[in-house]
Amino acid sequence: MFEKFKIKGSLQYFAFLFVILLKFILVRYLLFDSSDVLYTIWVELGYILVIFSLIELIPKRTLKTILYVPINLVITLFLLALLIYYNYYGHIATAHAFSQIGQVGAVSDSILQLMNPIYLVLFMDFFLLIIYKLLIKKRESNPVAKPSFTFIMTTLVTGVILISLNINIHKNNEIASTVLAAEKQGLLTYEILAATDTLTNQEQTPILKDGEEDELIQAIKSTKNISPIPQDQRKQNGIAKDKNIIVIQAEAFQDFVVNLEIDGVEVTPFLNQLVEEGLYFPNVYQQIGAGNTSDAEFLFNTSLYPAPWTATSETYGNKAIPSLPKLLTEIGYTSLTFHANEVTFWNRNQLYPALGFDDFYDIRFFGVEDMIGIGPSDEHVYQKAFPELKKLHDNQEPFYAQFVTLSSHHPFKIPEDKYVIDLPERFEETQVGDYIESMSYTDKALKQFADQLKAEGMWEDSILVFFGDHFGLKPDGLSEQGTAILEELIGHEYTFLDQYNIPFVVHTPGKTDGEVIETVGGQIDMMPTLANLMGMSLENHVYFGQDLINYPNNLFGVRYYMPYGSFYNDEINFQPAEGFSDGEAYDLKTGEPLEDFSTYQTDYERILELLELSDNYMKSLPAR
Ligand code: GP9
Ligand code: MN
Repeated sequence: MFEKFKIKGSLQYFAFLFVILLKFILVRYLLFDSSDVLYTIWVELGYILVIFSLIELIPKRTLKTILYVPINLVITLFLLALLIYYNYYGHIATAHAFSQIGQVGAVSDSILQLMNPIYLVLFMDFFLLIIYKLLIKKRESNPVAKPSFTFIMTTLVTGVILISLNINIHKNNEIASTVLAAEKQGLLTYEILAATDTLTNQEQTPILKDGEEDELIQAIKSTKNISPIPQDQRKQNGIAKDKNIIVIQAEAFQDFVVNLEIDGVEVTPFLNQLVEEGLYFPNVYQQIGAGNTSDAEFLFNTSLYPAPWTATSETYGNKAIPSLPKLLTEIGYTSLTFHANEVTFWNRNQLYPALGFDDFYDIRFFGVEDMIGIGPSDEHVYQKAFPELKKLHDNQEPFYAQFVTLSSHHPFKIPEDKYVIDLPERFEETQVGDYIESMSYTDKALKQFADQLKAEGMWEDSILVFFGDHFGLKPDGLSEQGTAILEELIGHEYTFLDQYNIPFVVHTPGKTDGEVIETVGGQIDMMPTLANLMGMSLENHVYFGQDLINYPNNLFGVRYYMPYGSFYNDEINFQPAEGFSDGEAYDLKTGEPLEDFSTYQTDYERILELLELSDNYMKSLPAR
């Protein structure tokens, strides 16, 4: 009965063409919510025609038949990767992002969580093919006519014409949102245009000459509308002067967890105590790009914008980057960084020397012990790192230690015997429940570390900074039950503003009266804020953030996780679509979209300028 469905000769050509086109239609529907089949044909069919016509032109029949399946598989995996990547980043991956695929192995649990059963439909034809092969054992020679040479040439030329038209129409039309760009240009034209764009963008700008840095510093200040306050008139200036600096960059830690209680039990009692005694900035947002955690490390240590489309560590790891560790070296500090993964993950083996850390400690130092998810537990890390800090303290050498925690990494599976908080039954089997458990664990491990510092008399000599590297919970990635629980906890709809809002807490020795500083800020503002507390001058230093204690009005950009040119100011978050006028603005207080946001156009233009200044500065830095 399967005889008449045999796929041979020309049938192969049409069957694969049709199947691949269907896959594009499905993927565009899932990515863009678009069911415009004619548009899909216009922007995607050209490539499919060219690929399969080229295969048909191969004279050897067996080679041709062999090629169809792997090429179909490659295209299918490409489409699947786009979907998974989009689920995490909300961005359409480019060839550059795919070149980071090496990072995927270490986070395979997370990848599984980003899969949606509907993606299996993409592999349906392979299942059918296998069944067909199993059931039809005997192959018949060649009953079906092949498409003629003229036919193949016609489809090939049609494909080439479609592609060239498409590329020509879209190549000079800049679209801020990559999702919109990929929808309009077509997935493969988007890839081609992104690749050519990155190539032209890699052109080096000349290294800054003497005096030009001053001009750049002035340009940043005037674009940001900042009139500098003399150091001796700044609030809290130098209150932590000469202290050791301990920075905890907490994995996937979001701000809503701070002071959160579940049935009267605090989720993070230790962090809440730090907030109670120290400085708490509740309106701070993530600004990372493709390099996730490593971009947060870069932002914290430089107050510069991460690379627009790639992990900063990958693109700028070969540069000598002005940074906090380097400023601290000038005043006699030793700078160390502790992260229990392989140092090569996110190219950190390049990033750390580029930032001027004196030493880094990775999995080789910590060992494969007491594992949680992709690395040794935070408790183990703090315990193992402590003697290194104690040595410096005993030698009276001031130090800066940055810890990049790992136990609360997506998918937030803490072993049950390490659970800190006893969650009510309704949290069971929800990602929100797992997330709360891992935040609780992060807090407990940090408390143990702080107790050790206190016991050895080091707490009073140290300023402690705590912040989240980026979000953990995506609003559209939660189950209905999870969303309901979360909204009950935070008391309002869980939106992207909650998602990207990360805690920033600074505990300075001797200060016990907590202060909440409402200034809206980003990760780019952390270094200048810390510099003020340390009494360090940034006068001749190029940086794009601002001290959140002394400068209450702000403007900072976000890209990659949002369309290029998105920004926050004191009132709103703005995200362009094709450009400004079709973009969207959200009130930071209410989360509601604004109908008229035309008054913010100058902020959009200012942010584009700042991004350009930062990118040019990064490109102009000398190799190290
Ligand atoms: C591990 C960590 C990976 O080193 O950086 O997680 P991510 O960067 O994706 O958050
Ligand atoms: Mn991270």
